[in-house]
Amino acid sequence: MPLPNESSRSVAENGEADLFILIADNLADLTRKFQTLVGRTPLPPVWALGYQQCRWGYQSEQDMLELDKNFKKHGIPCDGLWIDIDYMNAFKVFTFNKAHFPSLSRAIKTLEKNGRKLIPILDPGVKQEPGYNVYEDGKKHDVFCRNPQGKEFIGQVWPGDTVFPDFSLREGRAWWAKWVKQFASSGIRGAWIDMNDPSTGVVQNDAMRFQRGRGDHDTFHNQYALGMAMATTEGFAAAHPGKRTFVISRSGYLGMAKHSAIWTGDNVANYHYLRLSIPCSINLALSGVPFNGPDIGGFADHTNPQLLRDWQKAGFLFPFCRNHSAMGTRRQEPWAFDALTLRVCKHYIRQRYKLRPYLYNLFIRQAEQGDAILRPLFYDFDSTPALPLDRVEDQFMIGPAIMQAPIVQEKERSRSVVLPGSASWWSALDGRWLNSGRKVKAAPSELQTPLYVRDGQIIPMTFGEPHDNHWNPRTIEAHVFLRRRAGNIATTVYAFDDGDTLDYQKGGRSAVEITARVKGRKLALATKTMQEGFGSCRIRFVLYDRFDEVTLNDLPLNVKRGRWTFCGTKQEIWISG
Ligand code: MIG
Repeated sequence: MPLPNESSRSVAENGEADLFILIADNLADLTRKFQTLVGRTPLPPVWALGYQQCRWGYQSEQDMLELDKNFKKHGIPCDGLWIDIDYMNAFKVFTFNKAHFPSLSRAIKTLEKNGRKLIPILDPGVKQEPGYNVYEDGKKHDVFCRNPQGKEFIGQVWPGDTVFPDFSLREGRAWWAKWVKQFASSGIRGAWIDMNDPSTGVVQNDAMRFQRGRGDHDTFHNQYALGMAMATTEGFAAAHPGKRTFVISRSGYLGMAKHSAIWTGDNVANYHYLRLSIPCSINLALSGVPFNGPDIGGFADHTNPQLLRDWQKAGFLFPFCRNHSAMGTRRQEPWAFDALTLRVCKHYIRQRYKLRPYLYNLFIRQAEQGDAILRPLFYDFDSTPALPLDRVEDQFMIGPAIMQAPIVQEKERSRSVVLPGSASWWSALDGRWLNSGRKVKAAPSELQTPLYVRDGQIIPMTFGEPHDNHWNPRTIEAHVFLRRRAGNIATTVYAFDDGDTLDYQKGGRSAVEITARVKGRKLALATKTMQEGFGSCRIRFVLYDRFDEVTLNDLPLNVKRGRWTFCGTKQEIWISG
């Protein structure tokens, strides 16, 4: 195809930009090339893919233990309990307020035993207070940004007079990493890094100089968060050798994803922001940051039960899934409202855990090849004049198999859904196979959400109903979404490992190729071991069409009719023993 004759011009105030031209046949290929150029997201620990509960206002170990109890009581899986700035002593970074956390290590151990991580916020600003060890140490190592007069640059953020580590300096990053390592040694496994835009409060930040006064602000402003992410991740890696790291940042820069995920910052609890969260995540995914997500429920302003339900349904498979809200707003934990809201949140959070093996495999593919996780329809399907896909921003794919078309309007409780491509779609609303290449109407009940699975996909899922966050990748279900049509075929590779350490880099992983082939009215299933470093796995098969006969590796396989509730609907399935 001849290339369109277009020209583009870019101008830089100082210095010369490096120009890269990437040529690809389609968006997926382009994304993989781009990811490979700027850095793919290393495999996170599985707990980072779980549900996360946060609020600006949680501040003590009592708050954490209370949350822990509530998640257990309600049977809602949850991997992370997050604390905001109030855990600190006078907003001093790397401190814990002793009155709020009288027995920090013990609390961390209790949470850890119950399968939950304590995840604190880290702001880059250091309180300018003589005698405060972090400040004194930074001063001694000369790692703070300067002003044009060559003195410490002082901003006004949470701690009051605040100085800022210069992350553009190798020594600055090493210094920060050293403090993170010490901070993490009490058992903290990850952090969210905020205010790294950098935010300096009422003080303008153009006087903030880098490189010991030689570097002007503009040159380094945009990469501030990148340096902070690099240093923070390095600190956690040093504190917990052999383990994977998880850091998530508010600001970012090209290449960020190698070191950190991104949450999309301070949104507002309304439908405009719910709608916006989809293109926002898609665009981040196509811009080199596949691991991202919004504050579910909305950060600023009071959320309401219907909005929280809609947001939880729309966001339950986003790469990052955290409920977070601002101080002074209504509380918005899954149980903060009525019985219906609790039921819906619980169901969809459990569905996330049900699908975690699939999500995890998408993260493996990202780490290995650079594939986006949440992505627009035209990533997997061609846009056509009859069915244009390039402007659809209220539907999205989660990997190659799942498409969501959530309700994102306050008043419109049904909607039109584009079914792209040429293969059929299985609708979770009624368990029926729909022909594609057209638009259909979806009218979900309060418990349902429009979700579709593409014909010819096999989705690895957690075995049984997940009541907690237990990771047992050696016993799974393979859900075979394959319509009984001549010649139809599906294949996938299911990879699994301990989900937490770096052992997979030294062979500690297993992988099995699963194939399903329609032969007339029969279904032939086959499994083939590709890698065995993490032992073998037991697979229960779940089928979404009726076959007269099923075989597994050429031997008869008994399947019986069954039911399970998926996305609010009791689905009719055929299940192996
Ligand atoms: O000035 O730490 O985006 O998630 O709760 C606000 C308090 C600073 C902004 C973050 C938000 C966090 C809040 N922070």
